[in-house]
Amino acid sequence: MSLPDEEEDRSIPKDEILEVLKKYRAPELLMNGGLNHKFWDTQPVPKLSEETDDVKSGPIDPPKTVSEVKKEPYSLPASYEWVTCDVLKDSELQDIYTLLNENYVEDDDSLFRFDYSAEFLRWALTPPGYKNDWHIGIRAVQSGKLVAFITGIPQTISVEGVAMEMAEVNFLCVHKKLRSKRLAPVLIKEITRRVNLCNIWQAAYTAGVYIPRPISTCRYYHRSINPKKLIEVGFSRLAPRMTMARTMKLYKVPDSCSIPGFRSMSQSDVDQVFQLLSEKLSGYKVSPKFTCEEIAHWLLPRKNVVYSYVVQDPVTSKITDFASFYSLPSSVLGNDKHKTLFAAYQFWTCAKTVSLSALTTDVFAMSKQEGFDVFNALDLMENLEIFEPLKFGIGDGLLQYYLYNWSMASFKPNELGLILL
Ligand code: MYA
Repeated sequence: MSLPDEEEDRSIPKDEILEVLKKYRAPELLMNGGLNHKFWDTQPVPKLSEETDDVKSGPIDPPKTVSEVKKEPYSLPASYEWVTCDVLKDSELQDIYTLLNENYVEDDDSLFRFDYSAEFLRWALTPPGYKNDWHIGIRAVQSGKLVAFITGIPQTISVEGVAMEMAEVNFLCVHKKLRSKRLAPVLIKEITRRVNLCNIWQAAYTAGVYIPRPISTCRYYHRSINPKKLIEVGFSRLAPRMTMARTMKLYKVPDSCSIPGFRSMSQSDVDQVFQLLSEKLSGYKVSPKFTCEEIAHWLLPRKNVVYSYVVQDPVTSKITDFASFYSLPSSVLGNDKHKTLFAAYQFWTCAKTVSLSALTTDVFAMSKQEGFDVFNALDLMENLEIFEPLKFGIGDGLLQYYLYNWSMASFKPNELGLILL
């Protein structure tokens, strides 16, 4: 019998532990430190203890009418007040930017914190038909300081072929000094009230946390574009027996694109991109149903926000394929050399006449030209097929997808066609 090598990691991989806990429906033991969800157990979401596979699809709450919805906001402690934020006003947008920049999502090791830019937030919160009333803040009465935030935007979402008006809820944030005081449930109840007042009864949202109960669980994969910087900031590590020079060679990305007719998307492409994407998205269990105006809003390029490319057939001039990514930098916490990690996140993409790998390789070239350090993608839609050939590394971050007031059997990420910001 040989003794284990001292260097060898003999711990059970986190994935395996999660799988076992999931099987016994107790992953929250690992993630949230308890079985009870004092707030979520009161909400119209499927219980963790319920069956996940053989589930009848449909709303959880009995139908209600707008007249039954509470007319006044939920009450807050006397020193705080509700505000509706106007993201078209620079000063209000700046307050939101500062709150999120200092208090929004961090990784488990607190090495990075999302740094959504002000112009990104304005774009994310003002799609066609957006409602100011769904951009909700809490301010301290005395100082006027914005201390908490939550948003919704309207979106038609198709669930197993049924199109429903929903709110996409995002940017839930409570100032670090006010954490664990049950402010989050008040924010969620208040946005629910305001969405319900618009006769909308369902919502879609994503979170890193596991709460009752995901419809699907995605994992992030990462493709190094600037491996040297990623190693310097602690995002990745030099693999055993690899030198920096060899790592840089391994991840070298072409300087320019190679698909004939690949170019930046413009206004005149909107109709064709709309057709291509609508057709593609109709093949998934859960996906948005965009209008042409929404395609224009979400996909026309905006520097430092969203980057979109089409493939135009040189003979017919038809748009045959397209790809996009959005820019979501992270602040690098406590690093003397680097302050910001520039990350590109895969956005709406449709490979029809070229392979998804070839299309994404051209997108890498563009993201490198634009100064991004890493290209991130979730394992939804067809993405699993590109991760290995394109040298993506598996991430440790999971993203849980949720629907509010809708029950359905959970499903694999390759059946999911929804990307939230
Ligand atoms: S996901 C991004 C969330 N933001 C962050 O992670 C930023 C950093 N963290 C924070 O700012 C705070 O920790 C937050 C919690 C604000 C997250 N989604 O006030 P508490 C539950 C849902 O004492 P705090 C995004 O933006 C938690 O399980 N619930 O906690 C999508 C517990 O409930 P229960 C969450 O740490 C948001 C309760 O809150 C989340 O001070 C979608 C504790 O409250 C979370 N991410 O503040 C929101 N985190 O006891 C739902 C914690 O039951 C929308 N909790 O376990 C639902 C649809 C509404 C519209 C419906 C219309 C029809």
